[in-house]
Amino acid sequence: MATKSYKNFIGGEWKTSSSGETFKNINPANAKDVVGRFQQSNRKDVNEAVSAARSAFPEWKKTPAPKRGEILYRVAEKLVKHKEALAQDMTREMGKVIKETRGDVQEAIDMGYFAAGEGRRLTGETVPSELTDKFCMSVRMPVGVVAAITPWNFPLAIPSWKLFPALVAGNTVVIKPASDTPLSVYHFVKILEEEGLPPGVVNYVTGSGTGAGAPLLDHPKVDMVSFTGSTETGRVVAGHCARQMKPYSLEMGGKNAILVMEDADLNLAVEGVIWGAFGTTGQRCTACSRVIVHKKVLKKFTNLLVKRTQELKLGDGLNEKIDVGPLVNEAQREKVHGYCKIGVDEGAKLLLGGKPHRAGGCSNGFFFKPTIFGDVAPKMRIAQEEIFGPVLSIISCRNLDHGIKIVNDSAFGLSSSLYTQDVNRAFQAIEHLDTGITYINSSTIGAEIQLPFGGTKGTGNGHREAGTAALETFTEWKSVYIDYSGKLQKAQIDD
Ligand code: UN1
Repeated sequence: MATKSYKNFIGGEWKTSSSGETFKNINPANAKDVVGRFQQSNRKDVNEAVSAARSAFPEWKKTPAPKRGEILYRVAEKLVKHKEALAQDMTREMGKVIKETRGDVQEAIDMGYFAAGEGRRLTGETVPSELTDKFCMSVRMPVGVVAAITPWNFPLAIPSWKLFPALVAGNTVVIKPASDTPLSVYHFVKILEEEGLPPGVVNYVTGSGTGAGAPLLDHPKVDMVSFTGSTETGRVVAGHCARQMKPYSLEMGGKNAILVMEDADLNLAVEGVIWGAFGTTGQRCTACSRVIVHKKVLKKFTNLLVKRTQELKLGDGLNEKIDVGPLVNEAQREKVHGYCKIGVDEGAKLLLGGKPHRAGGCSNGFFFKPTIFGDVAPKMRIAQEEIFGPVLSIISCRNLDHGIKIVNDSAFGLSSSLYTQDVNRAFQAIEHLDTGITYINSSTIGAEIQLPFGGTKGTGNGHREAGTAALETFTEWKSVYIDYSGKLQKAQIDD
């Protein structure tokens, strides 16, 4: 069967790139399987997409927010209808197992319903004036044209975190998806079109970071940038936006940890650590890559963890029986393998894995064995740097305070977790763990969309996605003063 070619979506039309070139989207479970060909867009295509978004903005801004919400509600309904097909395509282009890609689509559905409801809220404040016969309120205004640059690990959920709130707030958007996963966003944009989003309100441009991403960041008619991806690229985004004095939100890396105290339910903790470390093949920004265990239970916990991890089945994520899919591409596999060699050189004890996995029909994919290191010191590179793969470091601690200190000794601050039966310790941890998300007796992954998502320190730049917090990113405040006294009243001036 001939490989299907997919086009850009600009100003309500499906178009090929003026470059005349395309790139391949590969199935990471089987590199011989080409999922599709996508446009290798350039500056000209990006300029066209931004112009289309600019032209569509005034009308979309004028459309009542509840009406905008109604379109988004219908989009969520359609995502429900096509959930299985979307999940199948997502596993094929990204690799994570089918249960998880269904979850990814579900997260987009949740976000769609949530944002649709916001169409009837978008709340501001009314506050009293210091003067008589004067009324004060704050209202939300859209920012304008939003550039969304999205990653491959949540091919639909993360684009939905950006598009749904941006759209309900009245912005228009140009989205450039990661080149490893353009198909999921293609489906999303197609549904937006089918459900009646006016032309130009969302534009979809595929291509490389340098070819399509950089011209989008640089474009003077883009009003804000919303980026999720690596810290390295986030720094580039920040540089571009800072030079142009334009707002930007960054969601980047994590080095998330689970603390296991001596009073914890160890079996429950083992399940949580495995889910956090090896779910999505470790390719979540919320993935658990450090487990910090009280020394009294270290041995028992380690044995249980290694035993259970050995039972995980690797393979093509489309097979329902598989637990762990491949890494997204060869470069990612090399990076993960490189970190395993670093761990060994640093003196950590390799307890499991540490190398690519090729057996059992996995030879054409980018599989990597679930890996566990013991005897890890908190300052080792494998305990400090984001690996973004199925590599877990076990670190020992003396008590809760010591454990919290180790968790916080990190350049990142996305997600953390504590397993204990002691409510006092739980609240102490909630107060002192320096991360944007903290779980008690649950893994580091699986944030729900009605709460703010994001982290402290190097994880972001102070913004949050999801929940009503997303509206802070995609709206500007306007403060409104209405003086109905019929005379000149002066605030702050003594009589
Ligand atoms: C990410 O890894 O970038 O909390 C997002 C979670 C998911 C989202 C992860 N709901 O793990």
